[in-house]
Amino acid sequence: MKKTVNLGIAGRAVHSGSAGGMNGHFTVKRATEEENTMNRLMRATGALAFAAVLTITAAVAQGASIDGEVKKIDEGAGKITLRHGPAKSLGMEEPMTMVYRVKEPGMLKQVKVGDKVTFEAEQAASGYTVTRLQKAR
Ligand SMILES: [Cu+2]
Repeated sequence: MKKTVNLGIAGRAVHSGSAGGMNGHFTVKRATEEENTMNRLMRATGALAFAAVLTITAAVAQGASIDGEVKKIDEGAGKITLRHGPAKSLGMEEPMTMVYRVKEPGMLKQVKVGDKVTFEAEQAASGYTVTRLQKAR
């Protein structure tokens, strides 16, 4: 990569120095082709990496959806108690009942005690926080 960049600079220098001379022209053309190839390669590689990241993100987001049941709601504290199955994304291997904070207070108005729900949560500095909460169908 460093080599190709140097070639490109050398090619341009030769071009401006030898106004249309065969050697200069040839050097510029070859350097430009190499640059183009490199750019195509980098674009292709970048696109692939980007696609891979998207795929991984989608997979993680899907795997992070947890089934649970609302046991208690504390709107004043912005907390909800959920009984849920194993949540590997949170490092919880066993079913459990625990208190979560909610990202948005409004989330607590969309469910009531006894509701079966699916949710996503993340481990924040302030504790486990529900980032998405939805009544199960
Ligand atoms: Cu838990």
